Amino acid sequence: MEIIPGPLLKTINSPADLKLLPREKLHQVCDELRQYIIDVVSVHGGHFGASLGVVELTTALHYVYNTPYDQLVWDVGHQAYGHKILTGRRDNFPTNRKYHGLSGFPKRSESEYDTFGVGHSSTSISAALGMAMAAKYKGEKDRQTVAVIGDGSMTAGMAFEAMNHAGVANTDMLIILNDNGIGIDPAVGALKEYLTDITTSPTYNKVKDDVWKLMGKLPVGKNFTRAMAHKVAEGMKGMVTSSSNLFEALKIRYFGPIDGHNVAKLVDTLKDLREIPGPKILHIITTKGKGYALAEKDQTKWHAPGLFDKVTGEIVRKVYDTPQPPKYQDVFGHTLVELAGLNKKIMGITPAMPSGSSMKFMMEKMPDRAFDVGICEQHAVTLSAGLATQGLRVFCNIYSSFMQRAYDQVVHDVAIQKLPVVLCLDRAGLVGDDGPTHHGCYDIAYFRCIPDMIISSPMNESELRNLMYTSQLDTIAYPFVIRYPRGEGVMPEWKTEMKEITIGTGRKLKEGDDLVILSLGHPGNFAAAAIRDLKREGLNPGHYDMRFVKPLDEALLHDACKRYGKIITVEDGTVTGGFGSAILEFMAKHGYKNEVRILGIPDRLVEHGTPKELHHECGYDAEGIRNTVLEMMKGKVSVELYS
Ligand SMILES: Cc1ncc(C[n+]2csc(CCOP(=O)(O)OP(=O)(O)O)c2C)c(N)n1
Repeated sequence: MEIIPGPLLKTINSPADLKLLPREKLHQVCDELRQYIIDVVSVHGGHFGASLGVVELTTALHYVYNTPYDQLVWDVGHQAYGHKILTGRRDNFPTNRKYHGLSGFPKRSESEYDTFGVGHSSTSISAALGMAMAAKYKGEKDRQTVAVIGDGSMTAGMAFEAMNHAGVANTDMLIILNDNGIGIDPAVGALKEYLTDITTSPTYNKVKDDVWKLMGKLPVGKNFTRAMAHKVAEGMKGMVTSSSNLFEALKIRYFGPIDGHNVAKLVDTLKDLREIPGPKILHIITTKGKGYALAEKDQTKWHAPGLFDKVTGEIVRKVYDTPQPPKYQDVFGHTLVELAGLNKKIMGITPAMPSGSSMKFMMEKMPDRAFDVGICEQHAVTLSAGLATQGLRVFCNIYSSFMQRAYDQVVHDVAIQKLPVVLCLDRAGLVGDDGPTHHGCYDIAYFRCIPDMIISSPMNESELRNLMYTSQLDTIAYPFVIRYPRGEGVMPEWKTEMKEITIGTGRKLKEGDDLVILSLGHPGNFAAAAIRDLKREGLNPGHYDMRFVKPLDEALLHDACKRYGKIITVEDGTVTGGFGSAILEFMAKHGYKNEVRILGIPDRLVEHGTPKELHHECGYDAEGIRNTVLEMMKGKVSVELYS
């Protein structure tokens, strides 16, 4: 079904078209933009509330600034749908996040308006500062740079590192703090309280109002030079500067807070700010999900709701006749509560993903033992290390790709000190429609090289429970990684009794002839499906679920290498330095010369699509495994199979 944009939106093929409109028409543009986002996301999926919340800001930014010459950097980028639609991608927008379609995030290769590729949070101020410094160095005095960052993303260390620099870098850049009081889950921390105070404090607002009055009197325009603006701004500084303003204390001029849904006010304010040199921050207040009542009300649910009926607000759910397996994340969440009930030493930490990781179950039941620390992966890991020094058993749950942020903390604070923190990596492997910024490709490779790490991956729900149980035992004296994928497992009856697994032991799932598949984690199920298929074709590969990448089950590997001439390894991680590489290292060390194929994520960027499409593209779905077996077994298979 074709989705028709509103009559005005239909005429906007680039910001140049937007600029032709009189200011009074911007309301209509915003209404139509909002409606188009609702129409498309309801039937094609994607992030929802964040883009609705910045419709007015997006419109005002492209109306006032000379994009793409002026550089606009979106933080995270899940709120940039309006930006995509206004910058020439309106008709393609229904392909958003689909295989070979538009990316769900700004991406440099997709458009010149996407100045910086994003997906992970809190990079915008650093990136924008880099652009502003480059403009200054190149003498591009008229070039403006704007970073748009949410209050959630502002909690990260990176944002503060960048502001610390921006305050003294003497560049013309504007940071827009889009304060909607929520990340995916409700905002946490002292910054949130500070932003609430600043918004409601009468003293602060009085000073601010005086400044705005003065601003209104400024003869901003052609005859008002930047040097003059600088002077006035310096004068104003005294009026606002106060050590009680966090941003001013960092030498970034603070303006606001203003209503981020008043497009006319935004346009006026941005025009004024464009004329004021130096680093500045504009604090705007918005509502996540603005314009779609249900999304305004339950903002966490409507962050990325999946498909829904835009009229009734009913979220589309598949109906099944039989019980379905749960998501791995929920098995993690419920099992953690169960274990914490048995072991008083257990604590839970999540950096801003209580819903996504299902840490929320423990946070609800044991609020003094499970914490959301904001979008702060580095802090989350070192905090866990600190807790572990005191004998506590911490389950620190971080998505595989976000863990990349905290690598040194794992090496320096956890591993070198041999602290038995349990690092649960959700969304390990190809995550699907979020694409390359979110694929959890690298964790096996980047953790495998750290001495003493225990690295495991469950093939199903019961194995996840057993690994979690094992990881919190007093006998475990090293960091323990448990990686599992996004989405459902395979066991509808998942609540199995937990038992200890001996560290570094795999499972022989099936003996076979000539060829063995060594799998790690959930893709073992793809291998099992391939083996069922191959049986019909008269082939009988063996199958071992290795369970641990480190330490490897050497006894099982000796057995595999001696018994089978051909070996296929399967993993949901990069083939460069991953599980397959570990097997090759083992074979080289022991002089085995078996024929080996390594299946996993290839050494190139994998774009977005459904996990199914991507597993297929990468050749490690059931069909890919089956084809690899057939190829390796060519000589062994009867001729008619190939005729
Ligand atoms: C490093 C990193 N950690 C976690 C996430 C997951 N994440 C995506 S959006 C989001 C919340 C962002 O909140 P905010 O910046 O306030 O933007 P809003 O969604 O409220 O517009 C989080 C935690 C991420 N993208 N990057």
